[in-house]
Amino acid sequence: MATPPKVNQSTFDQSTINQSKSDRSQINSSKAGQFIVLEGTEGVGKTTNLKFIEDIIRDQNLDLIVTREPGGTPLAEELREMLLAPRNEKVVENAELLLMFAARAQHFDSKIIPALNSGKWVLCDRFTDATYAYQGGGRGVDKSKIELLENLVQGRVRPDHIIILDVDVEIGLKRAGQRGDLDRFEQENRSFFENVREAYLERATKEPHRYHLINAAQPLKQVQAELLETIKSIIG
Ligand code: T5A
Repeated sequence: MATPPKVNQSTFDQSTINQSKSDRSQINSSKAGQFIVLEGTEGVGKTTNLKFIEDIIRDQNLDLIVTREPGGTPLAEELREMLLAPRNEKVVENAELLLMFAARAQHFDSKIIPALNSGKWVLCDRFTDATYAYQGGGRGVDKSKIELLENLVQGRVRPDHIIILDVDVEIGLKRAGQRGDLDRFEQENRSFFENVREAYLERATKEPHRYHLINAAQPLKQVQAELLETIKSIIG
């Protein structure tokens, strides 16, 4: 299990963290699977590459679940629909943030943690880094609020590896735009996505042992060659 970054103890009591039923400290490490997350701004090629990564891991006969956020359980998928649907009413920052973490709480406790506790590998399409990038970087939500909810929902658990597919915002939006109807996030302007990208890059540089940055502007074959090397290094 990855060591969590330092949290502001004035906003979260350590005993609560220790008591969290989500704490994986009881796991026999020789049995533990890895928790891998795929991230990036719009149009980076997550969907295209998720299957590629899944196949590499399954080829090693490792027991794996593939899931996504927001979503991953019936309730969390309903919340995803609410979050992504374009709407006339402005969604206020706290509502968006809390809905993201409501979906995450359900997904995390009922799917991710049971899988990890039974020794499975978990490959997740987006996780809390997306909240730091989209709600933090994009919307400007205070980082301490995100940390508070992260600790409440996840206890001490953090992904072991975060793979960020990085591409220039303009290229990404052009790729995403080719898919047809835009969801509520895809309708944001370019500067929103510049801030999202910057937030991802900043997180990647702070913890290079956990973050794997891949240049997704390259031809798909090259991107996948780098992904193969990355996954091989994670599997060891
Ligand atoms: N969100 C999520 C938050 O705000 N906070 C949170 O905490 C969380 C968890 C979720 C939305 O919710 C927000 C972020 C998101 O806006 P999503 O479905 O995860 O939505 O996000 P999308 O960005 O829409 O992800 P997708 O996986 O659907 O799209 P991608 O990454 O754009 O990937 P893909 O594979 O569809 O690629 C797009 C196009 O590019 C081409 C593909 O063929 C495809 O046509 N392509 C390439 N072309 C050339 N060269 C390459 N290397 C290419 N790679 C892909």
